[in-house]
Amino acid sequence: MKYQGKRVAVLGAGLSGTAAALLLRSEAAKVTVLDSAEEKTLLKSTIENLRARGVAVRCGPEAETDSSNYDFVVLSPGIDPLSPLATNFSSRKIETMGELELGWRSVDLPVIAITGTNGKTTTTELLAQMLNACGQRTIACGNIGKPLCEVAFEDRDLDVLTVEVSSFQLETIRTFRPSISVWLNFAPDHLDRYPSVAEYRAAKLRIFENQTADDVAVVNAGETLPKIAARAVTFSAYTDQADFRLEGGSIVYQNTPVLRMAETKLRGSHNIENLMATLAVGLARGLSFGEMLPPLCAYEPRPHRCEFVRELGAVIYVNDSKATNLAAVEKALLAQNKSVILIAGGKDKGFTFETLLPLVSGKVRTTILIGEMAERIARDWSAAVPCEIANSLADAVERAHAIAKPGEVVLFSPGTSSFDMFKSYADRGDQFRALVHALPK
Ligand code: UMA
Repeated sequence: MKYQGKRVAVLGAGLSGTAAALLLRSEAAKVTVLDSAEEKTLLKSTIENLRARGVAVRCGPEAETDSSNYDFVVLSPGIDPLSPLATNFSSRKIETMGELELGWRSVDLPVIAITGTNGKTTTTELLAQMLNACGQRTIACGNIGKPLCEVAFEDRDLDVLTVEVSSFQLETIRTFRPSISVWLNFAPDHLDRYPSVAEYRAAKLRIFENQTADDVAVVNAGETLPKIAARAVTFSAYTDQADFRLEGGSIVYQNTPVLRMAETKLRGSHNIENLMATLAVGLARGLSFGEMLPPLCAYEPRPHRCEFVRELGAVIYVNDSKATNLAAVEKALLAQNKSVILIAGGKDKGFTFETLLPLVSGKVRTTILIGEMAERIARDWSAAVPCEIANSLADAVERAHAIAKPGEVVLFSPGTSSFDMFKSYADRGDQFRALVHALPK
């Protein structure tokens, strides 16, 4: 009971804050959850559940000006450490740790941590599915939607944890030390949170910070990374200078072909690299390729990632709502070999869409733009490609349907996050899928 009697403020009443608060309560800490939002806008069942378990909950301005004294503060990943809620405590020198760090301190299992700008969720799922099929009991958790504190609170028989970690979570670690870290790729993102790309990258690089020579780092050979203490295993779909590389449609490990891509249900260079990283982790966990291949070949890609929705009038509709940054749109466009009607746009995350222009002008016949960024993207792209601005996703789908010609693809790959118009990327993708299915034959 290392937190017994400790007074702890947990910032954020979302998934992470709730899991952290319940974990701390199970250790007899005195917990207060503080959230900047008005109580009526938060999930009633969550607040009721917290209060029923002895957690005090304060919301709105009262939370942001709370002057009570606490032994330490736990920060949810979505809360900027520079926000008024967080600085109310950091300015008083009250120790702050992130939810990931709290969860890590409470689990007694080796951790595989996966980061990268794109492909984290797919790789986390691939790994968890493969490890379980090979008899190594694990659970996919972290940024994928199940906070580490929740896993720490549950009583499960597991051998290892497979944790998707975001820059927001890594930003506030102290002792978090994965026995295997995975660095999939890096591209600019989250510039609404970080002042520069360098700061976003620095937060992510903390994944290696506490690793030692006893640990393993599975890293993309195309990345220039600082010196890492862990033993590095490299992979790349683009260079031969890697332990795992691509040759003739197969993944090759140190000159031996181990997996033919055609035998899997995954497509695109990004997925080849996700598979390479998964194989590298399996090898580091002592598995043979013979054991790993059947579950990898059986893996079905998740919805919202270049998901085929429908073929209508010889036009294919693809839902790539998970594309919340430009690197993801780039991958989706590169994977298309037909003329594209692109639906893009969403929340303003602090970057422009200009860098995609060469690829868009080569692959896209018309763009239909939605959300907060629609006009800005139109300004960046309209010299090279026709841009239409739609007033809703339904309007965008109708316009795409009206102009798409047989043999073309309608690709919904927004390139930024969804929170200007939707609850999440999944809600946005679900709405797109429903709108496409509602189109008349
Ligand atoms: N809040 C405040 N003050 C603020 C900002 C927010 O009180 O200044 C409150 C909100 O009112 C809300 C709560 O904080 O009640 C939300 O906290 P949160 O944003 O940390 O959300 P969680 O529900 O805890 O979800 C988080 C991750 N969210 C983010 O990092 C933004 C989820 O990742 C993750 O699945 C979950 O923990 C479990 O680990 C989502 C995500 O978008 C999927 N991640 C980003 C990404 O993948 O790009 C990093």
